[in-house]
Amino acid sequence: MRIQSVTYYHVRMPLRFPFATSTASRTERDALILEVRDADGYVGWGEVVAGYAPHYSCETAWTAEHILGEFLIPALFDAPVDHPGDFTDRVQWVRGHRMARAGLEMALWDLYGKRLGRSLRDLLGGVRDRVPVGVSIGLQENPRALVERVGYYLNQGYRRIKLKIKPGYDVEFVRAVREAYPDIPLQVDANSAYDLDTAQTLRPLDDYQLLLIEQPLAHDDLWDHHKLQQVFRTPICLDESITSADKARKAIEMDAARVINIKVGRVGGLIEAVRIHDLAAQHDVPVWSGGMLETGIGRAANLALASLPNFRLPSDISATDRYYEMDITEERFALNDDSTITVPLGPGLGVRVNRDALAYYTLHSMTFLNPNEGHPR
Ligand code: OSB
Ligand code: MG
Repeated sequence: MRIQSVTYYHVRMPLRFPFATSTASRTERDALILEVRDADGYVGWGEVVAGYAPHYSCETAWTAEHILGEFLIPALFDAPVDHPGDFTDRVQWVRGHRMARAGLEMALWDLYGKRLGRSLRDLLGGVRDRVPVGVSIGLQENPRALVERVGYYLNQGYRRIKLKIKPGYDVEFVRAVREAYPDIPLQVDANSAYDLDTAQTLRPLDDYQLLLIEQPLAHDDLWDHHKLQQVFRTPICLDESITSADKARKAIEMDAARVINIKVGRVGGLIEAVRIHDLAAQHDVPVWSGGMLETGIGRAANLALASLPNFRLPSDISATDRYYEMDITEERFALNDDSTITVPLGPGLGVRVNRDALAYYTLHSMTFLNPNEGHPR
């Protein structure tokens, strides 16, 4: 693939419902949409999931603009890329900035798949047509409001519910949901709101048959999660802490994560995500796909990834209407009756971008032309 140009679009999209975690509450979502064109006229799309503020990770949409413009995009212009992995290898020297790398790698996968006429699912080795999914519910004012919200999503057909928790919004809230819905698959996510001491207050959660407790402790911690796991029967699942296959190996070896949440952006791309999937499978550790409130582009990539065999728990990939009134893809993802979403099987990501919607949500954009390619105009 001879890359002719790369454009990033910094978009800001209104969320249908405010989304509050232990670290932030947002009513809009920022992201970068990437458009990569090759010399044969093919176009690939990718999404950088870094947002407005460095709450979830140290990256933001603006740090990604900088790293893409100065380092990652120029690396694509140095020499042709035969496979997305060539790019990944070429920018291995860049420390961190995984969401920026993942977004560009995703666009290359889309381009690569379109050139070959093959779906991302097939290229990654996916085995399913439909992926079991659930919904992630932000923090609510009080237990009653939370139970109501849970009911709303159960009504829409979501069978697995994830609740955000933080100190003061935990045991009592989960108990209320459990009492209202004794049998639903339920899990919680603290986004690092506790330390080893304060996490002891979560001990009663062990009696609520939760599928898992996600990232209770520091965003970069492994060892304290190991210690916490020793006093909980409920599996500890790591999200923020797992930024690479190497981190996943260490977490599994030290019994700090009995389940792993895989996010393409957090781990630096689909190639690393598949590595983590394979490693976890070897150790019989189940994985599932987390979400970052993606647009249709990132959601398509998550669905392809979550079709791999060791994705054994429902993923945080909800229908388009759970997030956005209007999306930037022509395709809207809908929930099937069995609480699954169908994996797109067209070439590449299998989605088409609605350029009017993209333009509507774009705050600013920048195009980079490959100086080594001709640019007829
Ligand atoms: O921790 O899983 C998380 C959204 C933004 C940042 C962090 C997280 C989340 C979610 C959203 O839980 C899940 C989704 O995209 O549906
Ligand atoms: Mg999480």
